[in-house]
Amino acid sequence: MDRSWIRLEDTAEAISAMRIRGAARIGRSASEALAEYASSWEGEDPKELVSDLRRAGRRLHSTRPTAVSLRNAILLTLAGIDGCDSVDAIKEMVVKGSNGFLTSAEEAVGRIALLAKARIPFGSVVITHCNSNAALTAIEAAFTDGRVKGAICTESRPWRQGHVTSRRLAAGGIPTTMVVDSAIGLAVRMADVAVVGADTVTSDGTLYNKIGTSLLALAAKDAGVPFIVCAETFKFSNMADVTVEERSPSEVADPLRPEDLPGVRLYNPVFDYTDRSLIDCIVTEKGVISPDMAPSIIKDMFGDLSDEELNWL
Ligand code: RUB
Repeated sequence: MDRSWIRLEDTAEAISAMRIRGAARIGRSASEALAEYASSWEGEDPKELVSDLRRAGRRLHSTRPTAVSLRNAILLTLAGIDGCDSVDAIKEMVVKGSNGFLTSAEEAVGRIALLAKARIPFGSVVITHCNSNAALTAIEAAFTDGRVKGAICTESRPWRQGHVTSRRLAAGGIPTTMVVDSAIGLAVRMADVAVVGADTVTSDGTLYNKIGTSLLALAAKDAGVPFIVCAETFKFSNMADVTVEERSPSEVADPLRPEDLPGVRLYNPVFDYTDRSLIDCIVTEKGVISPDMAPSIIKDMFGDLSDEELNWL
């Protein structure tokens, strides 16, 4: 195995093992890994480089099937390589594609925070689930403006991303309370607004996000609490189906003690889906939209890509 592939494998492995996690972060890491792979590729045949880049894209894509950010980051980073007639031109195209993707991903979070904070009434308690940088940046911006007086974070089993979230919010000076996931129904009634991130938004406006998000949305609807999704446009998917990632039962129960749960099969789905009827709005960097406007975001994002560029992955 050559050295550039080994570095790409390192990134793929880190995404699989969740050392790199969060939809935007895995998309950014994949884009960076492709640019690095292209830059350090040694060879003279442009066709071979295109084929190796696609192999690299497929390898990265295989790591977390639900996050469309990964797929979109790969497609957008490698867009245009077919039209290049030399190895140097392909390398330049990939580095340019990656830089463009990384810059727009970073800018999107700031723009989303600006738009989302305006939806949070002054003096609110905000409830959030899992660990979304887009949602947390919005909550922090709202806190700076005096719109947030406290935050409630769910623990987000089994990985307990709620610990990371609550540490970050508390470190920023926000009075923060963490609850176990089964307290969602009660905790949402202590909140004024729910703000979450997105792994994927499909063309019918369905949200895929960390397991438990749909329960928060249902509980929020029941309690009359607005449910806001913060999603960069590269989280939107033009695919008909979304594969819900299932991870090892060992994340839920101790694999060394099967005697604790004799005859029990453990099911460990990582994401769930929330119907658009439960979502008040989706805040993207292009504006605040209702879920039924998802197709226009998708058209905007992929409008310039050919069918071949959209369908090779
Ligand atoms: C993280 C998760 C986050 C979204 C959005 O799941 O569900 O809500 O990825 O995050 P996991 P961001 O920990 O399994 O990756 O806004 O940072 O992209």
